[in-house]
Amino acid sequence: MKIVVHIDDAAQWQTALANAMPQATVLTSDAPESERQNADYLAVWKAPAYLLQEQTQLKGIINLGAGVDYLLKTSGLPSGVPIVKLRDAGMGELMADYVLYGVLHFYRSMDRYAFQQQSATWEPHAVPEKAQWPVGVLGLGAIGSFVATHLSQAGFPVVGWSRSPKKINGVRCLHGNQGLDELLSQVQSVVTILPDTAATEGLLNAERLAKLPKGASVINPGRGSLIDEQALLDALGDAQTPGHVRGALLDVFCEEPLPANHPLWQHPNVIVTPHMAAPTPLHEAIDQVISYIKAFEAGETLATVTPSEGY
Ligand code: OXD
Repeated sequence: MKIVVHIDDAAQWQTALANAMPQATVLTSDAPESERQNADYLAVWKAPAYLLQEQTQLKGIINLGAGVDYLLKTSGLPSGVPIVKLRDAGMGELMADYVLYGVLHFYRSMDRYAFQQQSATWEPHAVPEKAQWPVGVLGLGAIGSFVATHLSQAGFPVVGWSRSPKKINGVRCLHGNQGLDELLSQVQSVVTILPDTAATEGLLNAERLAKLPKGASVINPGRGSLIDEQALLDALGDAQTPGHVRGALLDVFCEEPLPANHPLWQHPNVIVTPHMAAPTPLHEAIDQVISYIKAFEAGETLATVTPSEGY
């Protein structure tokens, strides 16, 4: 069996996979083309098109991340080859920490203290009851559910939203357009963890941002396409005229890396992080990759990605 790996630090993944599956030939995409061809499985994150185009007998593609948007947009993706993606695989906890940090940042007024420090202003702000700080989580897949549960366990009332109805202990789950409007009108912080699909593009547009209570914050560790960036900038206002939205913690952008001249870099109420909220943790992910390959080899039915739906 031949497995070709493409990801940053592919050598580490190659070693871990080869150790766990000594019967397999595990190569990285740096191997010569003649050796890379005829792979049974690709285990990839942001694979170059040629790697997909040159394969003729793939049994499966394993996406080494939670979002499959990049893979599905890669030209030459062979049709009909089953695709599986990592589900949580340790990313839920990383994402939950990132989001909790963002919620606490605004809940405990850290944004205000950072401004005050510039003028040596000693002015404590009241800490509201957590019950007065509902958080909305848009997207209740494996990672979104983990994040929603984590926030609820940290004491925040959590409202979750997904396309189809869901049930999660401790989380009030809403769905559909009406559910989205209801959620937005109630939350102090909104977190976007949806996949990048035609249906989610620009979901948080000017109209929906305006539904948030004044002073709410936005946390996006999901995909840049979920938010209309210009609408967010307009809603944030500027240092002189604060807008409807108080601030944002953003990890993902329509264009990555975020161009150096993009106004989000300069905005005083925005924290920009470089798509680092939940890097794929090697050990948990390797266990999942191995279990996928074993299941493919055993002819088991796997929960595969539906390319037409985008996740
Ligand atoms: C992912 C990501 O989809 O890190 O896993 O963006």
